Amino acid sequence: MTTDSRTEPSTGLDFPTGFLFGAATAAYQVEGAVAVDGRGPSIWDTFSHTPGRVLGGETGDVAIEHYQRFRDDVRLMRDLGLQAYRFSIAWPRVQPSGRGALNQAGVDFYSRLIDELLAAGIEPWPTLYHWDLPQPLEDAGGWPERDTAERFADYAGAITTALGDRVRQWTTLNEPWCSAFLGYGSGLHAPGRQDAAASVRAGHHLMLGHGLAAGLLRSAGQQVGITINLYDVLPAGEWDVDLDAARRIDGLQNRFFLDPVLRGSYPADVVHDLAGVTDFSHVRDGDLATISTPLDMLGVNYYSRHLVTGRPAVGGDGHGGEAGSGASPWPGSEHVGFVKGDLPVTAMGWEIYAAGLTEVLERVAEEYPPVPLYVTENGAAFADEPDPDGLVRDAERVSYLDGHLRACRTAIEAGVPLRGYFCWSLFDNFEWSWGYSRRFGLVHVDYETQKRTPKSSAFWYGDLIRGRQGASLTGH
Ligand code: IFM
Repeated sequence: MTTDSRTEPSTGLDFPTGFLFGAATAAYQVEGAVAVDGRGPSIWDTFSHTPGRVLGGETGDVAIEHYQRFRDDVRLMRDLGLQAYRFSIAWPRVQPSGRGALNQAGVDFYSRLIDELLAAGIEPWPTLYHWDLPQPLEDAGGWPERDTAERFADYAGAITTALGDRVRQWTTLNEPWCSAFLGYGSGLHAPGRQDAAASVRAGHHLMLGHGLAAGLLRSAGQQVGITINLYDVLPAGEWDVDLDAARRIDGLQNRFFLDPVLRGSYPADVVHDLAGVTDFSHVRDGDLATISTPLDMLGVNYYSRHLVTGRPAVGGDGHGGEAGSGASPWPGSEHVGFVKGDLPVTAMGWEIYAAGLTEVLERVAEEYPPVPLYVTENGAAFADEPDPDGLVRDAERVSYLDGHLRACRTAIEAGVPLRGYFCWSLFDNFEWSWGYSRRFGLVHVDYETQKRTPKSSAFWYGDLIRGRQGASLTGH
């Protein structure tokens, strides 16, 4: 591997012994092979093939061919020095109809991937649900229906029984906020429904599915966690309506998930805000006890802050940077405006605000019962392309990662039990409704040839992991 696109190493970025450094992907974003070895359709296949849903009409049909190229990809991970690989298992690949017997060919793929990782000295860190619901379950009502939670628990039990002998840590869901509120509220994500009440029910049933699965896994001696996408939510001004806007968005983005999972209750103010949307009669006795099954870890995904206002004249796009849809992903708080601050932004238009990562980590550690934390996603999209010499010099991403890793250090020094960090993403890949137009990878992918080219950030991150900050490098 060439090392000529390295940047200057970071200094002072030391982490406690045993701190786990990895990188992440998700099945639909990288695998391709959507009709291979018995895989069934997911809601993202249907959605991406529906005209107008994804920028440029792009789909995950081919993606970056990780399904076929995983051995080479694992070799690359090893060369970069990754200690762990966070990937997701495609439910429709291992249980195409969402119920019944597992599809052995699909299970075998993940079994081979895990074996390959272990042989390379890389810890497999699988997520059971990263948004690709089997289409037959959506046809039966999807996450707004309680039965989907039961189906998820059955799938989780079966796949973890099949693969659990080689996995230390399972994650149930990735970012249930997106599945619920973008999937069923704004319709920006699959399945593209716009129904505020359904989105709240979906959020509950996602968490119920998590809780049912967590109970099963723990009674089988497995370790389990969940990943939630948290934001530092700040008022755009000192007005009461701005403070109220911040409380509401913090409620829906963060506490709607943290409180049931870690405390076994919904936040009273959020239930009150949602009074015109739902009466919460979908919540049954015992659900919150199930949802708050003790966890072995909480995954935190962090990208940016939300700056919000309740003043209509000041209001921004109303969607928290998730433009492109007419409906709101904020049920009961549709009036809140999202303001662009004065910070530099990534290619997603997301403000770069590393201090917010320290904030959310410290907040979880201070306000909730103790649980080991991992940053399971953090990273940035920039318009990276190879220079004429073939190297990809992504200094902005290096700076983003450096800043956010320093924010992790600050949290650790303050006593936060942060145990690891996963960069999003290992590879450029299918960025959901943005198609392939946004590149988050440490490794550049040429979508015509599938050529992988580690960017400067990949070498920088590898050096950090190997603790070689003092090595003499060619600066580019
Ligand atoms: O690409 C996504 C990922 O699938 C989930 N978290 C946020 C990333 C960037 O948008």
